[in-house]
Amino acid sequence: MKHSEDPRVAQIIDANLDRAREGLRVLEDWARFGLGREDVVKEIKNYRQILGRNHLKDYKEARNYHPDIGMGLSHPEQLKRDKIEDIISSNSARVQEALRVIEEFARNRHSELALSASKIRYETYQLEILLLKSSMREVNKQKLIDNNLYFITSNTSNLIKQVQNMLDCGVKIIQYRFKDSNDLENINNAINLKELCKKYEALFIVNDRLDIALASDADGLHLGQEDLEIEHARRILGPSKIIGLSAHSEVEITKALKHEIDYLGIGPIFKSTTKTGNPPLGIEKIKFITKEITIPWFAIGGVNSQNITALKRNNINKVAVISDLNSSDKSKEKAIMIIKTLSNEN
Ligand code: TZP
Ligand code: MG
Repeated sequence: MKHSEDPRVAQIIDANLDRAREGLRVLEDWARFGLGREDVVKEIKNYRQILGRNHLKDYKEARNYHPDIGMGLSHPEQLKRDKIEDIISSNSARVQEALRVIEEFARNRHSELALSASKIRYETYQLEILLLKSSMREVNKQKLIDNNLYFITSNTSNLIKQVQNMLDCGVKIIQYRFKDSNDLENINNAINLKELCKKYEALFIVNDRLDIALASDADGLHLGQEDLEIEHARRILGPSKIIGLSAHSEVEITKALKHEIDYLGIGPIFKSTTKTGNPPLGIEKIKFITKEITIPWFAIGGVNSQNITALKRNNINKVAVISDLNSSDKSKEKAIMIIKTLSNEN
């Protein structure tokens, strides 16, 4: 029997077109509902349509030529997929494998389909990376939503120990801020801190320095008004990283929200001994200028375990702290107290 007439080949093509289209649909729905990425949705939809157009009657008619002995079989690994990344990877693999099978069996029978399958397969390798990276950022953005205390390091000799203390207290957002120019040491510290934060599933964000954020594979970068522009940072960092920005006024907040940022640091709310340049905004002003913000924002500047209750009372639920958690031997107790005060149960 000629290859082009063999119903067994038609059955294989039919099964794999179904597989590829189903896998693509899973990826498309995540791009649509999980990431809100219209460009990616369009791309995947286009692939599904190309495959659908080539899903000929002959193939569908061969669907039950041999009873499918694999039907209903599931692998124990399938039950373990509870992370979005696992779902993306396994469905990308499903699509890639199915397309490879189609390429092999359709080559002498339906060359247009074989060619399309080959092109789409190559595209899905890139698609998988893009989806995984965008999803990583989504997971990290959720940590900014779920956690209220943002710890920022200061120049201290026991940097690693201090961060470890904060992580032990349940702090899940750590920023490495350094004003020293010894880059060899800064990069080394960043790499070590990233490792440490990873163990605790905490976010690790580098202040100011995009190069050190990249070198340490930090989860994100924090920029000030005078630092690198958001667009440039986003282009270099790609879609997977968090970018945060400092803002000190309503004008700066409005401008910031036009860019692709993931959170804001707003202050100084109180007088800060760490950064003295801008006058304190005070609770009322902060409440007023943050009304329209829909992304997570953290009040910063002079926040401590004593004024935290007043902030909570005023519905300011997220704070970033430097000196109060770096300069005292009670920093662990203070961090625990701040987290507890800001928690919803309180
Ligand atoms: N941006 C506005 S105030 C400030 C920064 C980085 C410093 C906050 O430090 P502290 O010690 O918590 O007042
Ligand atoms: Mg800066």
